[in-house]
Amino acid sequence: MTTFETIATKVRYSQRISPEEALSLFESNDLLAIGELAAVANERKNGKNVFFNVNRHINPTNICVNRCAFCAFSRTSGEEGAYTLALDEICRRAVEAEGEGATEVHIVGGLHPDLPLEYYEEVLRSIRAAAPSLHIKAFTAVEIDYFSRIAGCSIEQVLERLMAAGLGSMPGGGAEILVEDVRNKICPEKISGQRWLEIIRLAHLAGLKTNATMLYGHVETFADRVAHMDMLRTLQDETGGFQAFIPLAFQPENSDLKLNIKGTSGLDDLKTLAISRLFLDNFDHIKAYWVMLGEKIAQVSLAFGVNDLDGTVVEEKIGHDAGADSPQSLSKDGIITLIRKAGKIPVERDTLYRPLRVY
Ligand code: V47
Ligand code: SF4
Repeated sequence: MTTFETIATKVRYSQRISPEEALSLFESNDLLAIGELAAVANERKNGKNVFFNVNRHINPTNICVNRCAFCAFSRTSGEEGAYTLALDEICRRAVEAEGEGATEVHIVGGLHPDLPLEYYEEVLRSIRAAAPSLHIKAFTAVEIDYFSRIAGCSIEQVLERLMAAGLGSMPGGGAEILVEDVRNKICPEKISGQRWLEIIRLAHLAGLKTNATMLYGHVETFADRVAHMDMLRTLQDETGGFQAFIPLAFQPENSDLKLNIKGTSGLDDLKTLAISRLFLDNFDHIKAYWVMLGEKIAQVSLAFGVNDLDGTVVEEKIGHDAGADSPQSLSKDGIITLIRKAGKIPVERDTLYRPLRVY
């Protein structure tokens, strides 16, 4: 049997594929065969349903002490374009989102040198008071680690305080590539991959669901992508706290990594999504984040193992500051049409993947 036939047999019998087998898929250009297999694995879990949610992103500040080389969103305090939203403005956006049918706000920002942990508690409390029906998905593991350092308390205490103030779950950002020598090149100031995993483990133990992302298409190798997914698969075996895996296609404009790196290819995007579906057998949801992929690749990915298109987003800054040419937001009708035209069933979900309405 060829390696691919061995992998196909394993997938059809619901057996786990090895890191070496995942690497052989990355090295293959037989996109359609990989995609077909990923579609089988996906349909077994999710049938023809494709999830989306109605949400809004709010980035309270772009001021960040880390200044990762791939990030075009962040600014140093005092630099042109640096901003911090007033609490009132954050609440206004949340109330507006709730009024427009959103069920979730997604809140992440830079690591601000001066704002205390109390500020973030206040953000959560104010949103909960102003827009009580919204689920607040907020703060990456990188931010949680930073809060614990500025407040001088443990990760457990930070999580407890934020949950008491209204934190409902955590997004999957900050994972980048968890392999240390890649991190040293693209985000040397950021917490280590091991620390990211440790904080996520503590969040899962505290009862929070999280996602996991992977920033790909820069200096990493295929082996680094597999190593990254392997660390996530191992943690998921232990905690079961991950909801979705979200590969983020690197957007190269305006970042310090721009000069020698082009954006990802459609083939790489689809292959990465499909292989993640095959390798991460303990993740229910593989999300195509249309902001970084563009609507067309996101739509095609629904035939390559993907079962989630994220949400309406409304005002996206991180990818667009880095040159993403997707729209800033998609309407609910736009997402529904996109899913229907791919021959799938649109299912609006809440943040915890409870179906709200089937279209
Ligand atoms: O952590 C930064 C990435 C992430 C660039 O959990 C970039 O539901 C591409 O994590 N090109 C934030 N990516 C976004 C994120 C996310 C988005 C949507 C849904 C969820 C979820 C999470 O964006 C950062 C970083 O990895 N990022 N700069 C760039 N130039
Ligand atoms: Fe700061 Fe996050 Fe941008 Fe890195 S990716 S510079 S931590 S905002």
